[in-house]
Amino acid sequence: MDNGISPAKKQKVANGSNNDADKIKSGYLKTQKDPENSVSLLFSLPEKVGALAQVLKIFESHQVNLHHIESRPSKQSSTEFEFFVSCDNKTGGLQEALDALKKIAKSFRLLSRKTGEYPADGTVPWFPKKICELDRFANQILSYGNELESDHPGFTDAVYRARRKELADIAFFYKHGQEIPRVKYTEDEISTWRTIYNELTKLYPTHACKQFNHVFPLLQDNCGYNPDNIPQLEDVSRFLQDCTGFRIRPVAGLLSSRDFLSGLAFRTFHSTQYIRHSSRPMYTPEPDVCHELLGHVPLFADPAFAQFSQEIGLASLGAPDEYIKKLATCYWFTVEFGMCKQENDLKAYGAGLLSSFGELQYCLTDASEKKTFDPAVTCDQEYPITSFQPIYFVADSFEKAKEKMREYAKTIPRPFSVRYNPYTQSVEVIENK
Ligand code: HBI
Ligand code: NLE
Ligand code: FE
Repeated sequence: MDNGISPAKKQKVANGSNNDADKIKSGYLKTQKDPENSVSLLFSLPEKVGALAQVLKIFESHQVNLHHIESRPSKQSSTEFEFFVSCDNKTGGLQEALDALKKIAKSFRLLSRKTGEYPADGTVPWFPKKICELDRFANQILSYGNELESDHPGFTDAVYRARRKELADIAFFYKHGQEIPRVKYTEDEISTWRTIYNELTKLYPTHACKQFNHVFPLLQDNCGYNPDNIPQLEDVSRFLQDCTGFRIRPVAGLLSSRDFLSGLAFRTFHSTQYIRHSSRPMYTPEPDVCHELLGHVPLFADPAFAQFSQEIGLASLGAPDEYIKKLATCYWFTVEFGMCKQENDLKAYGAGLLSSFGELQYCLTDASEKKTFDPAVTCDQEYPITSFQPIYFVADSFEKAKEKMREYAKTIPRPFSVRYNPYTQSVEVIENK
């Protein structure tokens, strides 16, 4: 089926051409952004042989080109199927086709796909609609590489600060689709990694969840995870794309919660590339490459966890500030510091635990309180960011957590709903849900 982008244009995107002039020349911007070009419909049909074929004939006879079609059992009626269709909007026969369709459909709704067009009163904040739009906030970081607080262990270390700046610059100039530049880590940096790696790998078999322990050996075999090597983000990103479609973008520093969460909607994880200061290897409050590679990466290779993470991201798109805070808190108590029950034992799956030798041991003791993960409750829990957590939330499974997240997302006031189209790596906005 024609998705409206010719192979030549696709090539441009795949090659990572993010030069706006290039995109306009190739017509890419126009194809993707022109709201007049595509229309989406949601309709249901009785579950009987040939029902869909009948509809397809209608489109064919009116010369309407389909871009996309999906089906699912109807939630309203067990004898009906729902269809989501995007089609060309340019054909003169479209209106007649829709009229004919309305006659046989049980329910029918025309969905607008006006990406970027929201109420003029500014109530809906901007959010990325296509994966390449993540480039837009790459430079909006809350703190830049070498700007360290005075209590940071690297504050007075000029070499460390210069290195932070060098690695932050890689991220600063990175554009979607490019390869992530490889970093040649110094002996000193590798030695910090080795210390952490050796301590943590002793704990993983007993402290980490089974999904983590399933993936970790694959990373050792495929991505150079070993005590003497800091894996490269590019290799890890390719590995994750093979497993779940998750990918990595280098990031120069901390992003706002809104920006950071929106990456997850596109199965994109923003990862730092610098390493913590060698004087304090066992715990750092800020993310670093050890935290990303050891804590986050293994779980993004798990399909259910990947879906759960994307669910938080999708819920965040265009959400009011108040709800961004709640979602960031859910993220904190799951992806970052989540625990789960497995065969009646408590295990860690949160990245902040899996990358901290100290906290990974601490979290399994009775020194902290354990509560059941429930987004509506978890979202309002206060937490410290520079010390071990006093409270952890426990999930039954990633599937259950995802369902709960999806239900919770429905309570977020938004004048639209969103669905991710993995073929185009874009978010479709369905107004007036
Ligand atoms: N930015 N680069 C980066 N890395 C994170 O892990 C991160 C972030 N911004 C916010 C954030 N994490 C979370 O604490 C939540 O606010 C989403
Ligand atoms: N405390 C974690 C560690 O030391 O690896 C990092 C947490 C980042 C949120
Ligand atoms: Fe993290």
